[in-house]
Amino acid sequence: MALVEVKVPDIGDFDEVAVIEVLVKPGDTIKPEQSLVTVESDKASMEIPSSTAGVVKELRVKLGDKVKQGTVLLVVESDAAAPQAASAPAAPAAPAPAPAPAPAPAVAAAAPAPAAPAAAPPVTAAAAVDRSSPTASLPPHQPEPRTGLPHASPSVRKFARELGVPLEEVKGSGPAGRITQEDVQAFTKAVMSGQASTQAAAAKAPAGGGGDGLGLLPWPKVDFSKFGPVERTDRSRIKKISAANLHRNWVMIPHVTNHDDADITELEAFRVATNKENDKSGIKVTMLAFLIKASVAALKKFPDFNSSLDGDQLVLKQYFHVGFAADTPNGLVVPVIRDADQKGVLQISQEMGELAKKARDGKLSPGDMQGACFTISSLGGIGGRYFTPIINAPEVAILGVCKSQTEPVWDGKQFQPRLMLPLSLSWDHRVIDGASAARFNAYLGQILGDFRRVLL
Ligand code: CAO
Repeated sequence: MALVEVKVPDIGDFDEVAVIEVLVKPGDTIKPEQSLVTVESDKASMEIPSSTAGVVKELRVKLGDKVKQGTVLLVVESDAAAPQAASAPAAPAAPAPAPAPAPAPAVAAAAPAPAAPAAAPPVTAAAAVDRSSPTASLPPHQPEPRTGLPHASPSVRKFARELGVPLEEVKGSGPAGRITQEDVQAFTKAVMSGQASTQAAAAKAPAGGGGDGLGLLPWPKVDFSKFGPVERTDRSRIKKISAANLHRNWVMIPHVTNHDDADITELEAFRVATNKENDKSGIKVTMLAFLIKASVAALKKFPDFNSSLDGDQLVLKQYFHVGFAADTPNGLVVPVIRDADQKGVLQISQEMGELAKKARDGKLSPGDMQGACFTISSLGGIGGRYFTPIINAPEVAILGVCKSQTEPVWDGKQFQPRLMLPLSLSWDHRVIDGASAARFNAYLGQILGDFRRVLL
């Protein structure tokens, strides 16, 4: 029996690498090729396997230590006579799988991986790519898209590969977000029980009539703490739900946005006067209420805007429910004014006030947010000129409104100071043509310019 120092073997172009996992402890009986520690550079992580059998007598490294070729990792009581280096790392883990030309279904990643050679040649930084990855057969010129790597040991990576789990989508619960085997198991359970979905599956899922996968690169995984201090917070339920909806709508609907201005000089004067008259009623007439009423008139004139796509058919609605985006501490919600065609501006203002309060208090019921035909998103109370609102599917258009301001407008003889309201109408080009959209906006502008037109 002899005491043998096990050292870091040739690990290629890495000067120093950090020990991020120690896989054995004093007293352990180890076998040749058994992983001793995991080391990680800024490009890859790899396990250093033992070159000898024996009992670990002493650990010479701890988590966080920087090691390089020749650093003694541990002392083993072994039959071997001479000190030796550990085996060359057998399965250097990839920073990330190289991009597949099209998104592979999750199961594709579970294709059997060729066993790593027992004594792989020394690795280089360029070669620090997981050759057992099913995507590693891409041409060598294929760019590596990753800007960071999921923190996981090669054994966890291998486990994930066997299950077909995209590691970059797994949230790590270990130190510094490190992904453990339990995290991979939990992710698998969540996907199998339908509580979660992989990005590849989500991209392939038919939404609103089918659609192939988008062939997108995986979302970049960046260890932001490398660049400065960070704090992580959980996102609210509303934010998570609206993010998923907005993402689907943005991806599935071919949006076009037309911008226009409406002259609301007289309308604003009328609104202010009405509020003075109704001072004691407690109801504040808002510009948004006029916009809802004006939109109903435009929806009536251009029925395609009051529709939804259903396969090859267009569902034309004969009711006029208008949603309005409300900003709340927990995120964006869209309460709905039902039958806005049958209500006056005062009643719409009152209902909007009640719904906006319910929204801020988190008390909206699902029914309060269902059934809209068209949505208005008003940033007028905040500011800005124009923006490109995302259509609230299955609606086919949304009106974005920004802050009105007094501008010089040429009346044919001279410039007049007019209060101009910026309008941004996003519409679904599968249903609506550009000419219709321009007419819709122009008509809206005419109504807002002279509200008596609503009566026509
Ligand atoms: N131009 C200029 N001023 C405007 C305006 C406009 N287009 N619209 C409203 N204002 C003024 C109002 O007159 C009011 O001024 P006073 O207090 O002096 O009377 C002030 O801005 C505040 O109005 P408001 O925003 O409280 O009321 P509102 O009816 O216009 O809006 C609501 C209500 C619920 C829509 C709003 O509170 C809100 O949440 N807006 C944000 C919507 C949003 O986030 N959209 C983005 C969705 S996409 O991410």
